[in-house]
Amino acid sequence: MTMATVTANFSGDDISVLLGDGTGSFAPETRFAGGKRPMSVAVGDVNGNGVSDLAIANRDSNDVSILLGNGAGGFGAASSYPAGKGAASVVISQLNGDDHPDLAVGDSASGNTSVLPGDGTGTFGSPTSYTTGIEPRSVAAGDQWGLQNRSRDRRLWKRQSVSPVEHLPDP
Ligand SMILES: [Ca+2]
Ligand SMILES: [Ca+2]
Repeated sequence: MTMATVTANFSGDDISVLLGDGTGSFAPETRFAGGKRPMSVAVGDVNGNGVSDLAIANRDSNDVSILLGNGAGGFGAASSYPAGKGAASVVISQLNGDDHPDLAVGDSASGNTSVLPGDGTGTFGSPTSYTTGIEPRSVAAGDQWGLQNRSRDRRLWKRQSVSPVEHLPDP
């Protein structure tokens, strides 16, 4: 496994990726373009291919840039998805129980958190905004109600509703 660090460069409108050599040292940076005034970056596999991808919260373009990893330490061109005003922080997490990673974005200029549903291919839908506090600058996500279990239940129900013979095995 190759480790890497990723840094959002606020004044450069890009990010820096430093690939590790496995000994704690890192190669010189490679830069990838994001949106305007990137504030934070999250790492996760948004298209389910086992390769880490990046989500960047861009404060001045009010959006999130998604850069899909190519498996060789590089990333494809950024795709942008609207968030709220002043997108300052982003987290990649499972938020609606459909097994596809979603995004939560802290919108520092609007006092909202935006949730963008993922479809499992690296594409995200329109944001739903939830009121939070004044000028949110950091966002995190976790499983507070055992959503992993509920997700499994939901999956089982959906499969049974489509095809009665397609049961999940008993745990
Ligand atoms: Ca991926
Ligand atoms: Ca989801």
